[in-house]
Amino acid sequence: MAQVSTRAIQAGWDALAANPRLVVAVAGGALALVAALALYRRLRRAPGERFRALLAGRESISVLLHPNPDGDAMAAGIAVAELAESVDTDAVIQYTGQVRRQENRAFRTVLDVELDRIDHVSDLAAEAVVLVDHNAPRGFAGADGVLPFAVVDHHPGEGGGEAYTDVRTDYGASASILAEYFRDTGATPIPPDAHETEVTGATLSTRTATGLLYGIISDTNRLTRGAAAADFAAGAYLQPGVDEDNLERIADPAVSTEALDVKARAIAGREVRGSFAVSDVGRVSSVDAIPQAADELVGLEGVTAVVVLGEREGTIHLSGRSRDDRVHMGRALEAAVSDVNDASAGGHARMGGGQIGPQVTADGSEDVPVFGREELIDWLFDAMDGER
Ligand SMILES: [Mn+2]
Repeated sequence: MAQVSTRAIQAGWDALAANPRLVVAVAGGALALVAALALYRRLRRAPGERFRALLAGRESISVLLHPNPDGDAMAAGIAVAELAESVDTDAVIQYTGQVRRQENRAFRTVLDVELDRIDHVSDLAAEAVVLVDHNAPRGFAGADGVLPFAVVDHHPGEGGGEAYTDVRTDYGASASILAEYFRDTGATPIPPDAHETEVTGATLSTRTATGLLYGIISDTNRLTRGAAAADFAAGAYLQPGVDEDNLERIADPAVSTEALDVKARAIAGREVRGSFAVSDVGRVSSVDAIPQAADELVGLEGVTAVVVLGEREGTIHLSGRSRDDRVHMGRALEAAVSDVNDASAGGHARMGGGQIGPQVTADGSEDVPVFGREELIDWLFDAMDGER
């Protein structure tokens, strides 16, 4: 056997030596095979890995947002910048127009996003331009002449990048694509209360995770419009890294201002009897502010059980908190409103809530309470005391 194969190899060499054209053909075939293998391996790599490897090959990039950037564009921008920095590539996030809407301004402030405004093609920070959340440069002088290095987007269009194009029109947000890139590279989202040093290997910062989740919820109207399964999956991946307080500050800037205001009113206006407190915060435009105020109040020194009440559109909303074993808050609230028309209340030992609808008098007119607020406050204190 060995002798046969040795002879066959010898015959092959003789044939090659006798025919230089055959040498070229064999070498060419081998080269084509190597190239095909390399291409196959490149295509087989996940998009996030390919994208990161491309970024690693550049010294610096300009991450260009569309004119008047929204939350999804800014989220994709900070995500590309974080990926770039993870491979020691400098990134500058650039935009044209203005950041106008209140939520978008809040996004920029809360997540401390550095944005560089440009007017002219010469303002671009790097030769390699990565377009996010749009696929053809626009909104500045000379935009037509810019051939982007890479494009990551979810809008329909003809635009693309020289080295890389990833446009997924079935996705609800560009942020979902970027979230997948981090997942592709095996990055672990860092919880908001953890230190980066506690997580080994590739990471996704809380700041970027929070931004990306905001990008997804804002572009899909809170996952109710045009959201694909991929957008939900991206949200689930990001969730452990999201800072919920910051997300709320971005998503509801006005409400969060009111929440602070209501907390302040709850503290300033509280009535304290023993270790219990009740506070009437008056009218509110968002009822979410009431439980938040109750959380704040029960944290005050010397206070073990609290009820905060506020009014919206004629309905009184109650929210109670107890860290006192003597007070089952759900039962206390239930007892407090047991004699009131159109009232419901209940809950657990430590937290409870309730509502009292507009009180209707005998002649049918609404908004005329058949009891006073002071009386209600007395009932609440009595109920916490176990006297109702
Ligand atoms: Mn978008």
